[in-house]
Amino acid sequence: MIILLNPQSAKHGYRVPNSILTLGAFLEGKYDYEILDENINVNIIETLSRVIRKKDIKYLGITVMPALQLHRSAAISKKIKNLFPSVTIIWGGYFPTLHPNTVLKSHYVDYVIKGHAEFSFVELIDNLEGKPNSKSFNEIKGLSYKKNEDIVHNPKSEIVNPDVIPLLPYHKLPMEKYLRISKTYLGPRTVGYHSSVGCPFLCGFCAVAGVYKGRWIGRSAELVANDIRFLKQNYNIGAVEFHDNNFFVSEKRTYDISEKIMDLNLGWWGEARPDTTMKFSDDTWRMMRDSGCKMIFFGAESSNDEILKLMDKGGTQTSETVLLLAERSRKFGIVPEFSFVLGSPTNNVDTDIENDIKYIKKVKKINPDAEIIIYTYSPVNFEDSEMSLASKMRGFDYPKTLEEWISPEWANFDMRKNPLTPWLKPEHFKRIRNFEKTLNAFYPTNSDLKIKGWKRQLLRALGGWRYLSSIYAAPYELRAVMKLLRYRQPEVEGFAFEK
Ligand code: B12
Ligand code: SF4
Repeated sequence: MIILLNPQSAKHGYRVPNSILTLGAFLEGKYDYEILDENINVNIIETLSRVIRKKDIKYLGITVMPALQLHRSAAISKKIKNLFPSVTIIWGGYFPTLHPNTVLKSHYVDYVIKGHAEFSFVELIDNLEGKPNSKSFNEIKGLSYKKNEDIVHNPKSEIVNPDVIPLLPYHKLPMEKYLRISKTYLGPRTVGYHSSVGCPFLCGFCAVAGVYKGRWIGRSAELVANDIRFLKQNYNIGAVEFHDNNFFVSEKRTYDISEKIMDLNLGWWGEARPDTTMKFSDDTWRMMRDSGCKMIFFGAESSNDEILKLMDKGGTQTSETVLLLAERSRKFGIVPEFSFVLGSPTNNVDTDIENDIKYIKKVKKINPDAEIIIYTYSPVNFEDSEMSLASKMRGFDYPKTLEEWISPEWANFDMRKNPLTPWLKPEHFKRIRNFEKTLNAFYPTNSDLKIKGWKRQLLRALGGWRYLSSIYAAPYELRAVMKLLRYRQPEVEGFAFEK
């Protein structure tokens, strides 16, 4: 029997674990398996130990994204390997895909499957179970494994056409537990759903580009709408976050999905590129809005067209596109969440940051409802990107061991808040974070549902003089009031944010 585990991924705002749910869909009818999620199983080591003993578990598959989930994955794997050396531990997901050597050198992970694993995971289990006609190790796409002292990496699998993915085995999860805590700006009982794989672009700062290398396939509008209808009818969902890296790649698919879910009365959200959606017709924008699209996350990235080029942003996106989009989204009443990546490896970091701050203020002036999310650039292991090369040239390197990755020094790296990049100095972070605090005070986010009425007024009054005079330093009073109000700013952990 197999356990698929989703280690804790966030302190708030977790969702149904689609990564392992998808793998589960391909195990159905072939192998017995159970799904465990540390986000809702507090004492995971105890639970795992009990299940392993009782059900003769031989395989533990763990999904691993950076930050908290990586920390938990390492701690859990180490402990389980010690307690149950015969259990085979397999890691998959973004972190092991980008850092397979580091993971396999840890001695507590037996195999990594890089990239998509719908078929490879079953093939690996077939091999380990000695099933007749099973594929040998070197034939299993995406598998990385130890061979004597060496680590062998097989080429990754082609991306899986999402139309072949069956309905996910939601019955394996305590759905009510996920849904009852998921009231967001979009509506009650928000579910996360994945309707496409990959992304056709190759932005040099993005893990998705590193993993999918410019490939994208969308599930057909009909199948997507059927799944959403199933979730509505069976679990009474109130809203959907489309967790696709780039939901809006095809205008026709977007239009069709919107049309087909219109009658379900749901709120929805997705991630987009500014240039793609600017090319959509007014009809499509209207259809999106009328079907419940309340908010879209856009990668605005930078105010500087030269930096957009360094980022390999591609397409037709310029700084002008985002200003036009701020206006257009206002017209249609869809809130844009603009995400910026500050602190790229250039020779003018100070000026770049100041220009980005001025530009963000311009965006807010055009559309005061726009949400702003500010990351600092954390290099991703995308070797052939210009940004990775520029980072290496400026002295950046990744940790070489998992122990180092999970050390306190690297804790903020994956959160894209305070990475250990040599060209960014403490004063840069201070400037960025102090501006962010001031911005979030003067324009309180609409997505923290409890910040309304006098609380909004108070924040606005306190942030106003700083915002208007551009004096952001030492915002102690803002920090204190935000803490008191338990204000959740548009930050790093969630999507449409919890109540
Ligand atoms: C949902 C989500 C979350 C959820 C939680 C998810 C969970 N597991 O519980 C939340 C909101 C908590 C979250 C948080 C974070 N996330 Co997140 N998240 C996602 C998102 C949008 C979807 C993941 C998903 O469900 N995919 C659907 C499944 C079907 O695809 P998949 O995960 O790729 O799985 C396939 C393969 O990878 C593989 N696979 C996956 N797991 C396993 C396991 C085994 C055993 C095997 C064999 C194979 C395998 O097979 C699967 C099927 O083919 C992705 C982006 C994306 N669209 O994928 C970002 C993403 C993974 N997150 C990312 C990041 C950086 C974070 C944060 C660390 C930071 C941040 N600023 O957002 C935070 C951490 C917060 C914290 N406190 O620590 C990055 C990772 C980048 C990187 N450098 O690796 C991504 C790629 C977003 C991005 N574009 O940058 N996230
Ligand atoms: S368009 Fe977005 S998801 Fe696609 S590679 Fe660029 S940043 Fe990543």
